[in-house]
Amino acid sequence: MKIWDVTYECMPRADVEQLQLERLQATVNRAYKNVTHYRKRFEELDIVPEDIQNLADLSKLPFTAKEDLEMNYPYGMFAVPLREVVRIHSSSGMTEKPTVVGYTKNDIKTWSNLTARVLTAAGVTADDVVQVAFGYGLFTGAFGLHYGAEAIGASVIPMGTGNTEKQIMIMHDYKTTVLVCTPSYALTLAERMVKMRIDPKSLTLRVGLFGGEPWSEPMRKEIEEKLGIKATDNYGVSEILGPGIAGECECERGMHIFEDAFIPEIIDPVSLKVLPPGSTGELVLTTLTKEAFPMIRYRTRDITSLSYQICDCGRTSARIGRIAGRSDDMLIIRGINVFPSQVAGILVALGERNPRYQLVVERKGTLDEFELQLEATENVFFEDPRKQKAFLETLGRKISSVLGVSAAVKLVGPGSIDVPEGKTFRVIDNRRL
Ligand code: DLL
Repeated sequence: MKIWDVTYECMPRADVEQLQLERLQATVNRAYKNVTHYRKRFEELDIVPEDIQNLADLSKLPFTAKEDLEMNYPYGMFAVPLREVVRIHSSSGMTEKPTVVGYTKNDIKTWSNLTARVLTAAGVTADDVVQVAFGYGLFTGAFGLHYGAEAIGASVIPMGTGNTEKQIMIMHDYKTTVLVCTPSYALTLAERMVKMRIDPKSLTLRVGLFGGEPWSEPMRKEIEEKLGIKATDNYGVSEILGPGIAGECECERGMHIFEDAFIPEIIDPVSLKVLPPGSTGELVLTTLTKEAFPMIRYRTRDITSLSYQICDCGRTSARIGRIAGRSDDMLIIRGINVFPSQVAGILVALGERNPRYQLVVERKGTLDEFELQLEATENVFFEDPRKQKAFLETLGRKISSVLGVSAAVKLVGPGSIDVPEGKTFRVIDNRRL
């Protein structure tokens, strides 16, 4: 089993902790000096960077939430002047204001090295032909893994998303050996191959790196069987970096998180207390090497656990377990982050005063289907069926432009949606991953 960076990936724990402390102190200093938001938060908590004397002092530092990024939109959280930023990305999905993240030249180098670790851990080498079927654009998935694959010396096919039949033709003709995409798209490809009468096992495909959305062990088995490959999991969040935070090795016992670049913590999302190793809770990440966009105790909202048991592959890092859900109500539909509460904003803008609605997500075959059921009120229940149809069409268009995914829109009877107390909407996620 190859390891991309033995020095950092196999470092004894005491050395990792020493390195983490030094890098944490440098990060905290830089954030305090260059990011007004952090300086203010430190002042509110009556702390200064010098208070960080050991790793346990991390708990003195404030959390950073997505709302902090929204309040400092677009460049308020950058720790370097814009002229030092060479790349800008965004998180997937569209909240009112998307999250803007920046990278310096060094950040891009670090990022490529980290995704090279993820790809190497999954077994990718210079001899591979890597087909990247993530979206090239503001989303971090494609560029992140693309640069890592190039750093390894693999031949990269920058396919992008969609165009499924062409993907398959290229996979066949260019002799792709590694597939990089969301797990649900891997299944879409497998099913389309059957329709095209192409036996997946006749292809040269051997490994898949899948991430960007939740999936499960049964889905892994299904992908492995249908495509005849080894399917590995990798995790990333754009606010922290994108892909390159953690990835599985061939032992498939959780995703190695690169602790020379990030400090992971698991907290109780309600009490915000740090939980002991092995507990399940919300993953909080602090960056240690990022120049343009350092993040201190960023609340990912992803529910998982950390294992510090040494893995057979030789890497000494902690591993995060499969993401088991989220502590907020964000949904990931076809790889896009969707916040159900945004639908309320759209309805209000269309003249609805107190919308009550329900979002139903199903997985039909390999595709996520998304339906908005809205309780009819006088405002939206027009006598004239043509007016009603026009309203529903406008609503559908707004949903796809604001949320980034399309939804079927349906009116239901008043009072028919059983919304939880204190909420105006309900989410029914029937996907069995
Ligand atoms: O999805 C970055 C990424 C791209 C990771 C490609 C891996 C591969 P965002 O758009 O900011 O960034 O979405 C981040 O996606 O908080 C998780 O909820 C979810 N997620 C990412 N990877 C996994 C995974 C990218 N392996 C959000 N399993 C995260 C489950 C995942 N959920």
